[in-house]
This record gives sequence, structure tokens and C-alpha cells, in this order.
Amino acid sequence: KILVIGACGQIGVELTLALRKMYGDNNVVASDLREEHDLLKGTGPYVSLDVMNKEMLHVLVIRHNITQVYLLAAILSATGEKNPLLAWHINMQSLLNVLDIAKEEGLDKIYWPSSIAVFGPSSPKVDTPQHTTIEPTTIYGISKFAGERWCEYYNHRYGIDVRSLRYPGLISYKSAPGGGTTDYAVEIYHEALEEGTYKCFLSEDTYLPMMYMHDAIRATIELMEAPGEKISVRSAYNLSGMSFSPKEISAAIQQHIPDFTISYEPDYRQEIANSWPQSIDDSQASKDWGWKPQYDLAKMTEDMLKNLKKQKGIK
Ligand code: VAH
Repeated sequence: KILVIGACGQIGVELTLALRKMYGDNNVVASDLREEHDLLKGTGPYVSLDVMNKEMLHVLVIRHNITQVYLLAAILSATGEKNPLLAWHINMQSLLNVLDIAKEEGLDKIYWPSSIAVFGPSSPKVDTPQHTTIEPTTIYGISKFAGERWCEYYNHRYGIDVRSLRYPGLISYKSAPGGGTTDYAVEIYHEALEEGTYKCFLSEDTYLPMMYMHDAIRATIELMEAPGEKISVRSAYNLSGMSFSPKEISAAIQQHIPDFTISYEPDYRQEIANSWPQSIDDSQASKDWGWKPQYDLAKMTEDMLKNLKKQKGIK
């Protein structure tokens, strides 16, 4: 059975629904600190869980016969800079709790997301390679890089089948993002429909690696379904969907909403974005397990606006 930790988050909701479709509703136990997300209600078992409570997590794993864990709970980049020690503590201790229980209980597989945030200003900005200089300048990036090292350690030392992806910024409409620097790319669609204008907290030419959630969920499942012998990276795979700037995404929106306008008021998140790559080389993921994105900016924009209109009752 699968346990999803952080099941009510931006990734968690969609990953839980996808896993339930694949493996059966009752074979996927959803858990979070928060109360159950509306989209999860009635789709399968839900438990309240604080992943920082190792004993509680251990009891839950045994009681529900868990054999795989997807750990999605984390403090993201922007929130992390407001409370660095808390972000470090939560991002690291949650992972160590899961890895150690995986060792004690002999769990089959573990999934834990890393991020392109592991790269810092000294990494190549364009087509950032899988292996390169990695000096993150945010606590979120530091915790994700350290977490990658722990994943590789538990794999090499104890044979734990833990797998990870360096997600780009993720865009989705089902569940809100949680305190990231790339959240502008989600907010902009909502504001375009509701206000017809958006005040962007990044400057117009801030290029960042991004991905539509449909591609991110498929990548996660394809990685986890791949035969173990194909996995050559036990830290975290670079993963790329597309790259765009606020200027480009607003032009894509104007294809559908011609009167949409955007203004720019960069804040503290600009410095975080400036430290990250503009585009990612994910050729190792393509080579090892056949990764190929399906959504570009135009296709994502059409799908986002179509679904958000439905959600908001806008014709
Ligand atoms: C963040 N959405 O902004 C996350 C992601 C690459 C960005 O890690 O913090």
C-alpha cells in the first residue's frame, strides 16, 4: 500500500488522485497536517499525520501495511527565507524520518521531490547539466540538496529504493501552490480571469524552468514505475518541461484574453529567482527512463484557462 504525505498540497492532491486511479482507491492512504482537501473527499482513506512525529508515522506505516511512501510535505523557497531554521528542520527531519522507517520496515520504494532550486548562481544558467557546480543560496535549495545526498546515502548504504526528481516550477489549477517563488505563474491565470490584470512580483524577463502539473505527475509515476536497474541517478534527476518569463506567459494569456494587462513590482523573491537556472538539461532522465514532456506554454495556457473558467463559473 502507498502512503502519500502532504496529500493536500499542490502536488499531493493530484498525485494522490493519479495513484488511486492506477493502484486502486483503497491502496493509497492520503495524509496531511491539514484537514482533507475537498477533491480528495470520498476518493479513498485519509489520515491526519504530522510527519515530524516519527513514532506516529511508524505506527501508521505498520497499521496500514504501507510498502511505499511519497513524501511531499515541505516548506518552499519563499516561505523558507522568512524562517530558515524552521524550513531546514521540517524539510530535513521529515525526510530522515521517512528514510529511517523505510530501512527499519524494509519498504519497497520511496519518492521524495527535489527541485531546480538546488542550483545556485555559480551553476550554468542555460541547459543546467545533471552534474555540475551546485551551491544553493536559499535554505529551501540547501535542504533539497542535502536531502539528495541523504537519499543517495540510504540507497548505497542500505539499498533503499528511493527516487527523486528536481521539479521545475509547477503550474496547476486543482490545488493552490504553497509559498514558492514560481507561484506567480499560477496566480497570473486566476487574476487574469478575475481582475483582468496582474501585479507580478518578478521582473518581466525572469526566465525560469517550469512544468505543467500533468507532466509532473506523469514524470513522477514513470520514474517510480521504471525498473530499478534503469535508475542511474539516486540523488535526483533533472527534469524539464519548458522555460518562460512573465512577459511570455502574459502574452500567451493575451491570446485568450486580449485586454489582460500586467505590471511588475519585483520583491524579495526576485533575488531567489535570479539565483536559479533559466533552463534545465534533462537528457539523463530521457536516456534512463524515456522522459518526454507533452505541454508547452500555449497548450498549458489553453488548458489552465479552460479549467479555471469552469471552476470559477465563468463562461
Ligand atoms: C518554489 N515551486 O518556488 C517551488 C519550486 C523551482 C521552484 O521548487 O519554491
